[in-house]
Amino acid sequence: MSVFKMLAAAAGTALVLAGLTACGGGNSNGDNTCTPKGGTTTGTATQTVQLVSDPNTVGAFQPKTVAVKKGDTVEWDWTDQSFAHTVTAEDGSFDSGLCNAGNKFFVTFSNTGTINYKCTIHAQMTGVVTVS
Ligand SMILES: [Cu+2]
Repeated sequence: MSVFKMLAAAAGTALVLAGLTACGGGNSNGDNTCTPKGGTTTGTATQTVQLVSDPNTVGAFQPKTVAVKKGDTVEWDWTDQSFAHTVTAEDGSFDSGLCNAGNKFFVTFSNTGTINYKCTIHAQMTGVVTVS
């Protein structure tokens, strides 16, 4: 096997592993409901929000509010190792499903406005995206 073919094979394996991690990775509960609606698990973001653990609210969106321009993409990264969370728009326009640490969710905003979102498991866990 040529060096090139070996590299190609290695890259293919890495892509498969990355794909597995993108949805369902790090899932300790055995659920696999991390199915995005209104968004994707890969993309290029202009703003990133982390889902972190928080002693007061179980989980938190950090930062809580992001401001983007029409056509921009927001990325959510699950970093909380303790609990699964969702990123769910109040208006129903997007819903990540229940995801664990290691997952990512990307939503592109095509309309201006203010979108409130939350984690459906933890009602006190809320965030806002403003699109101008
Ligand atoms: Cu949550």
